[in-house]
Amino acid sequence: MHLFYLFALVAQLLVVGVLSLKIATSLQWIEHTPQPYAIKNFYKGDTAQLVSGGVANIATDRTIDLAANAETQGLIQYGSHPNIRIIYTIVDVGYRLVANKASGIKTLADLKGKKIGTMQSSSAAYFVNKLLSTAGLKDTDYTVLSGQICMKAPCGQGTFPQMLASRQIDAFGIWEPAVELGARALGDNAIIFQNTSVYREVYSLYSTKEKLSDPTTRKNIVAFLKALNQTLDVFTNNPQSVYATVAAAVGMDVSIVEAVWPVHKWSGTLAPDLLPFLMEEDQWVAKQNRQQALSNATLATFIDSSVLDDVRKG
Ligand SMILES: *[C@@H]1O[C@H](CO)[C@@H](O)[C@H](O)[C@H]1NC(C)=O
Ligand SMILES: *[C@@H]1O[C@H](CO)[C@@H](O)[C@H](O)[C@H]1NC(C)=O
Ligand SMILES: *[C@H]1O[C@@H](CO)[C@H](O)[C@@H](O)[C@@H]1NC(C)=O
Repeated sequence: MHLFYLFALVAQLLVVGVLSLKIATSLQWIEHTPQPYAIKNFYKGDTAQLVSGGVANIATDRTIDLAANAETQGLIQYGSHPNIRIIYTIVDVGYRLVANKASGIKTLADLKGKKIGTMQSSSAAYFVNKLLSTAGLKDTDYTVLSGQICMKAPCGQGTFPQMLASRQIDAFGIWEPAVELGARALGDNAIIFQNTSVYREVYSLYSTKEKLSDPTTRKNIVAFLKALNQTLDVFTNNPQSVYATVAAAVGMDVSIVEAVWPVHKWSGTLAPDLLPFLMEEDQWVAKQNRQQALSNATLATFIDSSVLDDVRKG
């Protein structure tokens, strides 16, 4: 290759590397799907790319500009990386817990002494703990078992829906669609518990103080939030047009996407109760991670609403 072309190629790669928005996100969940949709249909900034990952990556990889995760992972990372900022909530998900009536479960209190599936150190584990505490149950009152999620029936060995159907567990609580698939596997024996005022997942976007103070990166992030807002408008008001796209993106059946859609509130903002919500959850995160709970002032710094202010300014 002629040296000139080699230089040109390298220069081009550098430019793309600097200007493109790199977003780390878990590519397997329904929650992430507005992001590829926004990039494909509405985003007007410099190129943007999604890579597999999450908020843990933004703490260590300087090439990552944005990350998406539940608030639980955000709090875990913020505890040791105080430069992380939560800037936008994509979706609030009212997690559900499905139980087997054949195990004698009619109320939440009946879960005392039972085996409950969930994913340790995740938003799902916090949800189970919080929901059962409303029935007066402590975590020593039941046994927590780990398992795998399932996106599509038939759910294999070791997945929560299969464990529930084969009585290895009496109930499980996690994000969708595993709960829906578990309920369908049990049929008439399924009973579902949900209380969004007790817990909802706050699946959000994160950046860092450094990235947000870089004018070019910030401009692209603002453009991305605008594109996400347009996307969430479609997801909320014209969901029929996206069920098939979402199903294909995460390997689900279209009918199941439609069934679990109402569990997802496409938010596109930062909720007014976010600070007290995070303060309460951080007490649990601190216990799990053997670190001190963060002070109110420190948690207030975690929330940066100035990017949304820029979106508002147009
Ligand atoms: C949800 O939880 C709140 C707070 O514990 C409680 O007041 C409310 O009755 C619950 N709602 C349902 C439907 O159980
Ligand atoms: C933090 O704020 C909450 C809610 O306003 C309050 O109950 C709590 O006492 C505060 N904690 C500290 C350490 O100031
Ligand atoms: C996205 O933009 C911000 C700023 O203008 C608004 O506050 C949000 O309500 C809006 N979200 C959606 C889903 O449109």
